[in-house]
Amino acid sequence: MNHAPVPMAILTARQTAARLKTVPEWSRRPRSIRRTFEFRGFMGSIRFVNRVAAKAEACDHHPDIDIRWNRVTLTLSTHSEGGVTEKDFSLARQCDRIYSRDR
Ligand code: H2B
Repeated sequence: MNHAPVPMAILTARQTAARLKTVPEWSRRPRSIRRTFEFRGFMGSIRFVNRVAAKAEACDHHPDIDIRWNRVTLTLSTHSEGGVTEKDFSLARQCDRIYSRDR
C-alpha cells in the first residue's frame, strides 16, 4: 500500500529546545539538527552510514550525510516541511542508539 506522506508540524523553538535535551550531542541549526560522529577509521564511518541508511529506509526519513574519513555528520530536517519535526528527533535518537551500540 502506498500512503500519502503524513504532514508533520514544524516544532517551535521551545519544543525543539525541550527535545534537544533528549539528544544532547545534537545541535540546532536554522532549519535542521546536526551531529558529528567519530570512528576509528573510514570503514567505521561506512558501517555506521550503512546502518543509518537501513534505518532511514525503514522509516522513510533520510538524513543528509557528510563522510570525511573517520567522521560522519548527519543533518536532519523534514524537507517536505522545510524545518525540524518530531520525525527528525525520532531518527536522531535511533542514530544515537546505533552509534552507542556498535561504534
Ligand atoms: N526525508 C527527509 N529528511 N525529509 C522528507 O521530507 C522526506 C524524507 N520525505 N524521505 C520522504 C522521503 C518522501 O519523499 C517520501 C515520498 O515519503
